[in-house]
Amino acid sequence: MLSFAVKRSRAYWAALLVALGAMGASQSVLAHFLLIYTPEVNLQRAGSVTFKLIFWHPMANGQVMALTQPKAFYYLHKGKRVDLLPALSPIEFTGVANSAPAFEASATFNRVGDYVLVFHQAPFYEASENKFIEQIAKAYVNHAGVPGNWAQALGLATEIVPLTKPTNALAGSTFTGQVLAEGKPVPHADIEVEYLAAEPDMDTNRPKPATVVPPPGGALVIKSDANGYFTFGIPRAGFWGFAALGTGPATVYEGKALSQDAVLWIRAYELK
Ligand SMILES: [Cu+2]
Repeated sequence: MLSFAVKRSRAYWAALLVALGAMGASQSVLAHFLLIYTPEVNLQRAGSVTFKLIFWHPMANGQVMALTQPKAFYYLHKGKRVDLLPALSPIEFTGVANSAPAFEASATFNRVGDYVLVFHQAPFYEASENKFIEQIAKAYVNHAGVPGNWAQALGLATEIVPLTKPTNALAGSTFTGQVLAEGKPVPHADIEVEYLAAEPDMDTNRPKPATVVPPPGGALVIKSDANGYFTFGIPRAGFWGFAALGTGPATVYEGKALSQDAVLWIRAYELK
């Protein structure tokens, strides 16, 4: 009985995703997530790291949305900011439902400690919701296991500040973050959570086979508390994304509603 229920559930989701992909309207069901991806976030040695920048639905391995030239793309290391806009080159990322423009970029990380990547998307018009979405995403790379400034707030329009080290959280443990807008806590924010079900293949710019299917019931959502904090129990190793929705100060763009969102990516490991 149980196995029948699970099978039906998987078939249901597969059918739903196909239908949604055909309609190009998965947006209302599962979150848009701006992804900054590199397969290995804990570097053993100095060298060049390649990132993929993709705007899609990573838990459903669903619809890919077009990424345009961002407002900013850079990394921070020990307070030093290095512009990565010149390193961006356009790619086409092909998901299971469609393909859309995305970017890749390489950066050379020679020093030890934390590298904080920030990608500030230009407003994206989401026709199905008649509104603009502008996500400001952060992701982290650590070199040599040396502690750095991963816990530092960057003073972005909106951001999630990790209180758990984002480069090696543990499956079965928890992740805590704080949602900020211009440095101030955002109480009672909606934070959507997604697992990177199908990691991008760095060579083909396509997703690898998905390792999970989304649970029933739509997006996973956490509310921040009165001081902007939230905690998530991490059920599985891999990459997890958090998106605080509409927490930035900008609410209108070109006469339409704008959702300025803070996105954060973490890497979780199984303790073996
Ligand atoms: Cu969406």
